[in-house]
Amino acid sequence: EKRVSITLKHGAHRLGKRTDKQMQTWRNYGLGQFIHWGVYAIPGGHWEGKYYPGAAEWIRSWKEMPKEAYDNLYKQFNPEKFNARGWAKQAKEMGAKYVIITTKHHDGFCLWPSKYTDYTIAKSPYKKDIIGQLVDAYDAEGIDVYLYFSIIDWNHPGYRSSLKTEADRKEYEDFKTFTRNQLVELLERYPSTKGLWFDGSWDKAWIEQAEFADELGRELREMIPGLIIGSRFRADENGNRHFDTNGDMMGDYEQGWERKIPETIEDIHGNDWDCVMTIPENQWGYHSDWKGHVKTSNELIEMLVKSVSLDGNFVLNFGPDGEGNIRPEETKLAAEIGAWMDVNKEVVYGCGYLDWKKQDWGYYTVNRETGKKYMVVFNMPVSGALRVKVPDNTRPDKAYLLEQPESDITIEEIHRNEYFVHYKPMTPVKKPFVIVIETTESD
Ligand code: JFZ
Repeated sequence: EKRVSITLKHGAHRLGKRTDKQMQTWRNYGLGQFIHWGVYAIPGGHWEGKYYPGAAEWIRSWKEMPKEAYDNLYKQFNPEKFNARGWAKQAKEMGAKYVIITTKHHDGFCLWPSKYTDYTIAKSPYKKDIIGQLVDAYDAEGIDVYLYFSIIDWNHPGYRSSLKTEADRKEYEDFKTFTRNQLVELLERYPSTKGLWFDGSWDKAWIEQAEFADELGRELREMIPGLIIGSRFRADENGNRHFDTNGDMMGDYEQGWERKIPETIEDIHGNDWDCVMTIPENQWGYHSDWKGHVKTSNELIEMLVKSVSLDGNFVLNFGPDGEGNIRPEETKLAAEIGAWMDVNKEVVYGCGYLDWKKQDWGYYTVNRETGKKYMVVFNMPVSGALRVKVPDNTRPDKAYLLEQPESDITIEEIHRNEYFVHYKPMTPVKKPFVIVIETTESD
């Protein structure tokens, strides 16, 4: 294919996927956990008897809540139930291989004792470094830590969403220095960090900082070799975000799959990607009332497997409350996902896209190293016949239940390159299950 491209100073610095060890580790995670925690967990979507229907972590932007009231919440932040090791243990039991933690959301409140602002955990009654405790606890469980960082900072005096005057520009220079200092500080304090998950990078003011952001990214990558940064960090010199003016992705993976999952392999344009997902429709921070549809573990497992089948990672969000408790609904889902993962994790870890035509019963995944192929069944056909279409020169010759390797499932050839895998479950199917399918390839 012919590519016409113009030379960019601050566009993509690489075409195609990263091939190094760290990125391979990232690619093979499959399942991650997101944690949104901050002072917004205290109001939990309510203020003075009034209900805020938006995402709880955005309550400060609501007209009913005075900004000053919000900006003083930290004086009450004293999460005595917070137990970093308990959180990490739960994530491990769920099957998460990595975690993304909000160090600072749009409100600017820092969960680590930053020396560049007073608006931090150190000035709360709780005082202790939350990020440090979480990094240690997750590291101890062997779960890789990624730090979420919002460029938007409603607390910093130099922060602007757009730069209209010379005075704005001058103030914003302070804000840029502050942003750089905080990021360097985070990587210095938490050197086991594997990557940064940027957010709040859509302001016009930030988009205009292509050179600064590019330089900053370079500096951060030098601090931790192999550091992983997604596409939601910087814009190119023409203001294009995620994908530069030539259409090439900037960063190590596409960060645009927010509460949505690609439908087909074409949708991902050959890039690595992650999907970050909320349990209710759109709540990241703690909201005491989850209105509307709340996803079930079967739905979440389907999203996870679908993500893996399309070469992505699935990251499930948790929003602990103001006291440091993980809410019971989240605990229950984590346990249900964990129980499923206990039996079926090998269809997730180290797996990706299999180049066979997708069928209505579910998803294929394949282990990238061993080539072991899986059919993950979510919709059992009433006929008991699971259709499988294979590429030329591929012959499926054995199928069995992952849970029951001695089960021998009949494969019937029905057309050229087309088969039925016959399976009659003995009991009603209540959980997605896995059939391993073995093939012989000839040329
Ligand atoms: C942002 C935040 O505003 C939100 O509070 C949460 O932290 C989430 C993970 O990120 O929200 C977004 C960002 C990007 C999109 C949608 C919501 N997007 O690209 O569609």
